[in-house]
Amino acid sequence: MESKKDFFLECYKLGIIKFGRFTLKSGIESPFYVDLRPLASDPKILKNLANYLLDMLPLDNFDLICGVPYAALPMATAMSLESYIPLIIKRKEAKEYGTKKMIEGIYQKGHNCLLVEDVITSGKSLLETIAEIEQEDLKVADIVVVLDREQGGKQLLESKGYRVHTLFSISEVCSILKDAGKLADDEVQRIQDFLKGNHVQFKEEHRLSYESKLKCAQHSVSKKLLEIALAKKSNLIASADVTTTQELLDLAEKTGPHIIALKTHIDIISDFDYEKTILPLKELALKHQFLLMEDRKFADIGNTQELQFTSGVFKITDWADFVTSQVIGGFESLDCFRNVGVVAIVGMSSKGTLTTNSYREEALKIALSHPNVIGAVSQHKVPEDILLFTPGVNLADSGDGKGQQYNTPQHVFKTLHTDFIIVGRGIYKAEDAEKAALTYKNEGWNAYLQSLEKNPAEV
Ligand code: S5P
Repeated sequence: MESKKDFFLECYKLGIIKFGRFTLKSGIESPFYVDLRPLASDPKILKNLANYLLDMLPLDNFDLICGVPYAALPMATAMSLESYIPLIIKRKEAKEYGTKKMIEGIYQKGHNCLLVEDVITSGKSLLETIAEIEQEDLKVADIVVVLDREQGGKQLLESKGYRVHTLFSISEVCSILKDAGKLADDEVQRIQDFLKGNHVQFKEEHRLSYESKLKCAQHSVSKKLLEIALAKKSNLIASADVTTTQELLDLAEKTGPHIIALKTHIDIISDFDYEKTILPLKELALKHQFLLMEDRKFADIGNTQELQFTSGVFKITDWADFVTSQVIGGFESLDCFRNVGVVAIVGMSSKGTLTTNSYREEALKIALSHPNVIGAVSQHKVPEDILLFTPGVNLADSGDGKGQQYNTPQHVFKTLHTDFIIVGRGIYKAEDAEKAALTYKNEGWNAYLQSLEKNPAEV
């Protein structure tokens, strides 16, 4: 068998221990959370675990093995299969009919039973289980435990005369994970403080408000967006993916009062005409106080992007307040967007996108350092110095059958700390686009307010 340390690292990959901030059932905040149930889903690991546990024990002492329900049941079963020591099963509650037995299986009075437990904390629930087993005239002298949380359980049981054999302790696990580079020094310190019963200081994880972002905003477009958001109590950008001027203007008129920006794909308007499309659109933007975001997603060398931005029929530079651009052309490719804000495409919402972790990391470096960039489009958190725009938001659907993946406003504010949601079909395909815009506006704003609250993970 591999070393105990390597074995633990294998187990760790199954997600059996998590570090962070957890509110336990007791209301206590813990810097770690343990759940060994996933171990049973990997047969090789479960078999190895059984052998590690058996290796620690004087096996001749035992007539029976019993697991504490439920997490230790598969462990006890695997130990029984590996050692040929017979298994008995302890019920959680007595059957309401028939025998009313608490213990199932074949056993005789006076048999010595090895008790198996996954995690020991205070030891109180183990004591209750032992009492129930002893009531059936079985003897318990040894308890084997996979992980000792070092919160007094072992001492309590030993003080009552039981032998407690533990495979891992939380301190040992911390040092294995620290050596393997999976746990930082401050986290280890926090766990040690917690185990000593000291008050644990958690980093407060909460987002910056629009007001604080406004104070630090450098770019005039970021400032305008944040000011409008605060004035309208909205973080909604409507995506106008419609194909005629009339539809575009209708949508702008209906949604205008509720949005902070209207996002266009101007090249899908089949009857585009600068005078008839752009001039009235600009008037509506002024009337309803929203900005124009052209989602052109530039993706070329600087010179070509400059031409695409300033020339052709669309003359984006003349009317858009901000544009989207890929950053695949590198830092200097963004220099041409001098008079507008740029929202860098860092991560996409579609299934199978190539915007992997490492791509996003590199893309963010450019986005954060370029003075024209005001924000990023992404489905992941970004540093608070730039604004986060999140498309792929829909209250009714989880996808569109063409690769788009949707989340709710609640989800993106809570988990990504997004700043602005972008909603297309959720609004323009609705029977009443104005009503839909109002719904998304309210959902988005409430989700934003909730994301300002400090929210530790619940267990
Ligand atoms: O990753 C992205 C980036 C963008 S800008 N995923 C997206 O969906 N978008 C755009 O957001 C997309 O081009 C479309 O205009 C809008 C989403 O529309 P919906 O109808 O799916 O809400």
